[in-house]
Amino acid sequence: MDFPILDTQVYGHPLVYLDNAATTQKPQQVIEALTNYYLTLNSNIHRGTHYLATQATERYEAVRQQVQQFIHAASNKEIVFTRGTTESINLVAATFGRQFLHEGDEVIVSGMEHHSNIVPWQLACEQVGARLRVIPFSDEGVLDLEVYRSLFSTRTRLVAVNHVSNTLGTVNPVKEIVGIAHGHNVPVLIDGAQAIAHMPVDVQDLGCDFYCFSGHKMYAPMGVGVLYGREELLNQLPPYQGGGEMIKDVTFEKTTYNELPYKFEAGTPSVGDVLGLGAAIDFIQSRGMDSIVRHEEQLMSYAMDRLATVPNIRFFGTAPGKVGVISFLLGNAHPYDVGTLLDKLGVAVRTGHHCTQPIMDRYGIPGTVRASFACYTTTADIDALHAALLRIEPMLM
Ligand code: 7TS
Repeated sequence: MDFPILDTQVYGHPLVYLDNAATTQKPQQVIEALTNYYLTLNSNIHRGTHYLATQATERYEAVRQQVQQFIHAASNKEIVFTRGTTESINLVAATFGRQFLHEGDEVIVSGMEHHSNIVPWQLACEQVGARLRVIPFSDEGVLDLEVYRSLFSTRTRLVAVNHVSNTLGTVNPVKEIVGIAHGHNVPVLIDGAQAIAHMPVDVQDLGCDFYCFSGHKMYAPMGVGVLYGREELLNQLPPYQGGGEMIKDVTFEKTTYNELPYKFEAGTPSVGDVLGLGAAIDFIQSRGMDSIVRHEEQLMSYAMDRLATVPNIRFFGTAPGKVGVISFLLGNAHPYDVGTLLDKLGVAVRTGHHCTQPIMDRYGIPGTVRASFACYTTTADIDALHAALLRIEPMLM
């Protein structure tokens, strides 16, 4: 069994884990990479001449190489380890904001962003008197690219959009979004938190300037994430946090900064978690991204057909080719009540606004129930969700 936790029993039922958009479970290989690090390698990196420090540093840097290849970045200098997507976006918002945002400038985001791709931009804009412009989306959950084109002005400084919506499952046409922005010489940040485990990502093919993701949503431990940034742009940004490792020379008069990517990796990183990320990439590659994509496509179509037979179900997010998540409501039942009853039957889903309140406002609803998939999700899991919904639906109507 690759995923030991999936054997858990919940209130006498086998666990049906459908909250993978929040975090995926961890395969045995990742758990072992983490424990082996603490059992055999633990030491601080980049600073020791001793055996353990050298070994740990080599492994840590090897994962950087692995990530570079995984997302097809041009250089390993473009791979910055962070704590997760949230920190990656905050890093760019803070430093890009300080360097390039001025009063009256504009940042374009979409109406289907996670709060972590809205609030950091609001903070950066507030500091200088810049403002957000928002790309709207249709009832199905498809971005309106005509409006997007019309949002550009001479004051547009950056576009920040997600690759896949964590609430609607929409796969946004990010390559086209990048192309349009670059036509105006505007750089683009992609929030890849919900894409990275579900499709191949090639940052050079997408042409994006920044790409952010979290390890824990792709079978790796919590506490590690990645910021990909084009070398030329990263070089133009000031440091984010000051501290050890990010400097070249420090005197009380003047400090000079380290080269990329170390300029953005102040302090002791989460070395064990980074090694766990390396093991997670190995895991994905051993399953094969193509076969993961095929499996999840079949699962999505099976699940949408099956759930459509539940009386009074309403779906939110029906864009063609959507991946990973199904958001729904049962009549006017509160999503929290649906989630609580599902939990009692062993089915783990997420309820609420999923950190995307503007999406809820767009539909005029308080939240949704969200079932989300991973490579280990089976049609039996969908059947269990379906059976549980049939059981609870009459109780709530
Ligand atoms: N961006 C998107 C699209 C996300 O789905 C999430 C987390 C984040 C950013 C933030 O990632 P973090 O790892 O830094 O926290 N999404 C969810 C979710 O859908 N349910 O719980 C967390």
